[in-house]
Amino acid sequence: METNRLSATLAKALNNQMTNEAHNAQIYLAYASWASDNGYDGIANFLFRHANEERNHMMKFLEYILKRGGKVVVTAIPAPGPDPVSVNDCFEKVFKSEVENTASIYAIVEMSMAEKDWATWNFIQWFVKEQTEEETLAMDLLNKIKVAGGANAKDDSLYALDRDLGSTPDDATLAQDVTVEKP
Ligand code: OFO
Repeated sequence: METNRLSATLAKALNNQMTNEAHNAQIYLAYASWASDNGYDGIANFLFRHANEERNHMMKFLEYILKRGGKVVVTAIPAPGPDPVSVNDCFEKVFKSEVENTASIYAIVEMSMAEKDWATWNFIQWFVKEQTEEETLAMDLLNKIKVAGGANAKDDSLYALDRDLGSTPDDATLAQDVTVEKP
């Protein structure tokens, strides 16, 4: 009896996204190692924690494909690319990769709508919200670096930023969570 409820197109897109999430984890791992190597242990800690989040995202896709009776295809993970050249470059790269990831999540939203696959549409909404959070977090960090001097940030500002990032929460506050009482 056929138990697969995913179209070939969606199964392919979900498997690709599973690999994208693994790729994102490799990017965060590589940048975290670069940060640690350069003495930014707070930034490294933040990025290592984020690498774990991306592995969890990968697992969500894997589990979803299995639960819909689809075939999981585990492939090689592309290399993370060159190391950042500065803290500013590191967070510009993080922001860019999150925005690119959002585009591939939106593509799955569109496919699931076109196919009227409401289970997949419902599943992928978690990632739509997650990406809004991750883009917000990356943008907040970029703004902090801008205040510290951007590409020309001095050692003392980078020291303070590094110390703060060690304890920065992993989740950003979204516009939809803000109220008049809690701006
Ligand atoms: Fe940061 O991206 Fe996963 O989804």
